[in-house]
Amino acid sequence: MATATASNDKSTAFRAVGLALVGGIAALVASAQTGIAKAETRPSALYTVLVGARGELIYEPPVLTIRAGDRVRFINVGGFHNVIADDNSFRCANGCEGDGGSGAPSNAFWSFTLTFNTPGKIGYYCSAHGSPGSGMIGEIQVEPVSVSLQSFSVD
Ligand SMILES: [Cu+2]
Repeated sequence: MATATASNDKSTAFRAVGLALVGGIAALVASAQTGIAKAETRPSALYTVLVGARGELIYEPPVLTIRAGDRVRFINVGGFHNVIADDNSFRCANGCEGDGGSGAPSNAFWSFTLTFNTPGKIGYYCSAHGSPGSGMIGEIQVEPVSVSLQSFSVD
């Protein structure tokens, strides 16, 4: 984790209000009499995974590396498929279960978008053509977003 160090400034009154982790991107929030708060941020990127690409029982790309906070859009380009996390953290096809949709396999040309905020590897599979770790499977590798405090000053 990042370490923020305040330089010995002439001011005696400043209060760090909090260190908030929002959407995988850390934001340093500071308050001072004439406060300046700066933290590195980045826009989230949007990636695409084609479901049933080229008429095959595959996800394309099968392994996708992103950074925390990025979004992945799954698009069914043909076939009876769905997308289920090995750890059951999502079940999606025509939308996602628990979010107004259905994770049941479907031939419709559905698409949905997930945001991945937690670093780690998330395997997924199609319940019509696979199971966790075999058959029609894919993986999202979520890398952490490093936090670096670019500047900090207190008046
Ligand atoms: Cu399938």
